[in-house]
Amino acid sequence: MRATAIAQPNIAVIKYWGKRDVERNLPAVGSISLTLSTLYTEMQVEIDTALADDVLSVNAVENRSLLARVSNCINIVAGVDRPAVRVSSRSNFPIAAGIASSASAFAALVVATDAAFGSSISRDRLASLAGRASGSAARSLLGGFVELDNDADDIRINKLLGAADWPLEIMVAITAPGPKPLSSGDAMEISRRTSCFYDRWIEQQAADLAEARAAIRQRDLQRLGAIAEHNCLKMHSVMWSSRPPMIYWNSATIACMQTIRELQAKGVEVFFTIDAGPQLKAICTAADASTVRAALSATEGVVEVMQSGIGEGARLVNA
Ligand code: 2P0
Repeated sequence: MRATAIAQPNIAVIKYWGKRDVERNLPAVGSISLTLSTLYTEMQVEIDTALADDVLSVNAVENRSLLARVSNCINIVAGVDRPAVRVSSRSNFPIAAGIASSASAFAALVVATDAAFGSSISRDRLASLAGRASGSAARSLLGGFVELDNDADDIRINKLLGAADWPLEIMVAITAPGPKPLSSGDAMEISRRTSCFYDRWIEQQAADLAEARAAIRQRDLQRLGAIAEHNCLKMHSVMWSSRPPMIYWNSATIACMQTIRELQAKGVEVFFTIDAGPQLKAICTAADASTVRAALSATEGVVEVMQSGIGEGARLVNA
């Protein structure tokens, strides 16, 4: 009647931006991500027949604004005709700030809900259900390097490499920890409707995915970095060219990009990516991790640098 699951956020190296079906939350493009190891969301779901409605707490504080989205996701897994639940979520990193907190939250939620209700749903199916709540959440069902493919009227997740197969390090340079003003879902729809670059973005994604897949198979960081930076900057060009324009960066984000360019010029094996928020994520070899961390920490406007390796997919912690 009670289950707790843990899931790690993921960072996309080939991005998801845009939906082909808003109702079912299906992405317009495939994506490739790395699941992190040290950042996490722990989610407990407890069936409580004494409750009239679901109750949600986030980091020990009751939260009503996210409750409808959480209850919907539980309905998708357990059905609408179910007893109410008490849901407690705890994350060790800032939420709704472009660090993929919805990915780890909804990945953990589907796994905990499945266990609490004894539904025994397959991992592929759980990924598809998590994706209806948050597109990026499907990728956190698996660890390592994960590709999300569009498949007829559904999605499919596929592990390209395991967490231990290519032990890279990820630095998250926090430049502003506050919540973002607009949800990614709403922002994507604005891009689809208004950006003059949106169709080209969609058209080119298959080629970017193929290039990244090949780079990951060869464990070629420079090759992966070149396509990942291109894909990231292209996604931000779509955001910038939307009406109204969506500019997630601040001056520290740009200073961090400059830091990465300087490191690359010195031969450090590192590349950057930036999501729908002002934080910069740097991906580097384990050998270069301390150099990259020190350089980002010393960059003007960086509040904190979080470090992570590559981790495992969502799992139960009390099974
Ligand atoms: C990604 N992002 O691939 C891209 C890059 C942000 C920028 O997936 O509407 O919170 O819930 O499906 O998953 C963030 O979007 O969006 C995201 P919904 P989600 O990581």
